[in-house]
Amino acid sequence: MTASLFDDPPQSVERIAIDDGAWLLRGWALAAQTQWLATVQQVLAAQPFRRSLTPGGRPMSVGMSNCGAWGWVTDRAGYRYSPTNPDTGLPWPAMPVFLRQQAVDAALAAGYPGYAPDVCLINQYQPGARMGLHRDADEMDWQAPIVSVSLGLPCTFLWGGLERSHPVRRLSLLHGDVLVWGGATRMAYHGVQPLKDGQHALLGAQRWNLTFRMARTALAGGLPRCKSAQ
Ligand code: MD3
Ligand code: FE
Repeated sequence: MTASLFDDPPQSVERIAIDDGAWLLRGWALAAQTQWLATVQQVLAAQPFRRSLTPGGRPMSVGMSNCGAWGWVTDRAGYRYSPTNPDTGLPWPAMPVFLRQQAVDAALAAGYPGYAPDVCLINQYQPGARMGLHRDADEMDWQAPIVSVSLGLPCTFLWGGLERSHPVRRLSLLHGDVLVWGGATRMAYHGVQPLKDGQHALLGAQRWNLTFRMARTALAGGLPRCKSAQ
């Protein structure tokens, strides 16, 4: 049942290098889409989407849930990883084994062994929801990739450079697409354009994005990809 570490992904999945260390696994989550949706629904039953405030006090247009030992939260106190839901003081639901294993497999398919995510942030976009250009820099180990999974309505993903002023490219992300961001691109600026109206056959008028992160866990063996010569 467990695939060998160096098995190739299924033939039907296109593996596209989109930048230095960043891979698009087009449609990678489609094969098990029913299990993806059922498992996310399970997490959402335990931890529904929350509509948080930015540190500046503005409501985010994106709804957010988390599972795993840590969760990404924002409120007037700032952006941070928290072991508990700040509204209830309760821990986040555990990360389902299926989600964790899929993230580990996707990281491996992109050339990143030893992935050990301790956070799965689940973002909900309804029509009009967007995410401004930002970097994900609250994690402990910037060598560890971020694995992102898109479900439901398509979006236009904005992907810039290592400086906010660098030119921004546009990429359509579709239901089932998986992106693995590692290497130099791990710290790239990125965002999501306002979601267009639409109906997805399985999710209706919404897009879900899951991001797996190593927030408070470091890759075993130090810095295998970037400092191997030391
Ligand atoms: C590129 N989410 O939650 S996922 C986020 O679609 C976030 O909900 C977007 O950005 C979404 O922080 C984009 C793709 C993604 C995630 C993390 C990255 C791209 C990234 C980190 C570095 C570079
Ligand atoms: Fe991000």
